[in-house]
Amino acid sequence: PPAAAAVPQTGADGLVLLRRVGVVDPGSLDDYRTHGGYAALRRAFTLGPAGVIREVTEAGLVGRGGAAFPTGRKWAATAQQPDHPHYLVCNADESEPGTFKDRVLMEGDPYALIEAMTIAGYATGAHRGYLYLRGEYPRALRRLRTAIDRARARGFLGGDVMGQGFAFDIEIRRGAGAYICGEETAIFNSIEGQRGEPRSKPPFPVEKGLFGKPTAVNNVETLVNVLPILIEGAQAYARTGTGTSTGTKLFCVSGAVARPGVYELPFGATLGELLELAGPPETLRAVLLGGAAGGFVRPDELDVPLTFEGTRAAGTTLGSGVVLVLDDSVDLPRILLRIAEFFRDESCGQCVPCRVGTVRQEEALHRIKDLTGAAAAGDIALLREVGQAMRDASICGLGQTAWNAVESAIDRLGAFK
Ligand code: L3W
Ligand code: SF4
Repeated sequence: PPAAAAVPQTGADGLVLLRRVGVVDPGSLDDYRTHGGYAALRRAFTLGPAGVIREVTEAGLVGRGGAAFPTGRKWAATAQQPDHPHYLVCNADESEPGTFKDRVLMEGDPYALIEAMTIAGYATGAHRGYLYLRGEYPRALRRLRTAIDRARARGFLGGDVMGQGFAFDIEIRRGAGAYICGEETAIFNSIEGQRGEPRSKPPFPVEKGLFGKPTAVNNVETLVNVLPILIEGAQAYARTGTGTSTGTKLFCVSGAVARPGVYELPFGATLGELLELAGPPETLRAVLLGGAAGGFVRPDELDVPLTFEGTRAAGTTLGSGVVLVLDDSVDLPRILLRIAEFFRDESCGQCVPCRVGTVRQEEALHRIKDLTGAAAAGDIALLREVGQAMRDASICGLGQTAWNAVESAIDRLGAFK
């Protein structure tokens, strides 16, 4: 392969994570190597596990699944656990409504994820990686299976990766359509053959994860970022983006735009700039940022910077990169009801605030909808009370965020008036 320093990490149009998508043959390991593949793993072996973690930490990489936890800290905490074996889990369950970025990476550049998982395993002391793939992604499954088989046949996976004496292999496990199985501890239960129900945290997965052993669990996009970090170096990587949101981000733009799709932009671009690329509607009503667990942005707020800190300050979240654009023709109460139905349907039912709260929320929204969008006396107060109880007392992120979009629509868009 080409020397690491000579590998351009930024492709046409400033793309970093997507630079090989649509350019390489996703079935060809040779094509992947011609386009810089496996230069990052080679660099990882020269840095050693602690050196890899140092680079990832200094780059400021944080999780791209929605919660933005520092990846270097997660890897360091896993690596230092005395209990063995350690495991790596890639969360490729991508089930957040409106999220389809990991699919594009896995279908278009499958070896990148395989290489990044190998680096993560090396850094955290794991010799086995599980790739937990959304069940409804058959093309990604085929391409990843082919890539894993070919990488293994050529010594990039297996007992002696690249002749460096490091053993690592990857097993794909498929989800079966349950949104909750994207929650990190529900993934563990699912892989172990149990019901896909979240576990209480702490203990965090870094200490007790898959099979009760130390586990690093990362989203697909998070892992793929490790490749440019190792090749460019942490400092060069961190020059893109802002001080606290470094690098680039994939955004999933859908709804009332002319060109829906996955867009890669440096952190710090504004929502308005992203909409211009996608072709905004003539009569913008609102943008749902961060998905069903996120919040609404009004047309007068399009200068919000697309960073973790910027969206938080604006009362919403980047989440997993959902940008759902609504024009004036939308029936907002209907959309909120649809979100509430989704959470009620996908609640695993394990804890009372979420199991009951998501039902009560949907009932209240039904009443409002039946009254053609105006709130009946007491229903807004009930929604707030139920929403707060879900936020405070639910075990996992599903229940904790199930009221976010409804609250945001009431407070920021003046819904139900
Ligand atoms: C060690 C500690 N590790 C936290 C780890 C934790 C996890 C990560 C984040 O996700 C998000 C939400 C939505 N020592 C630790 C520690 N960790 N403290 O850091 O943890 P947490 O609990 O903040 O978040 P989470 O429950 O993992 C909730 C987003 O998920 N979401 C949507 C998901 C859908 C997708 C998709 O389809 N691709 O991502 C729904 O709620 O944005 O922020 O690894 O173990 N002291
Ligand atoms: Fe299950 Fe909801 Fe409780 Fe999460 S919050 S464990 S989805 S019942």
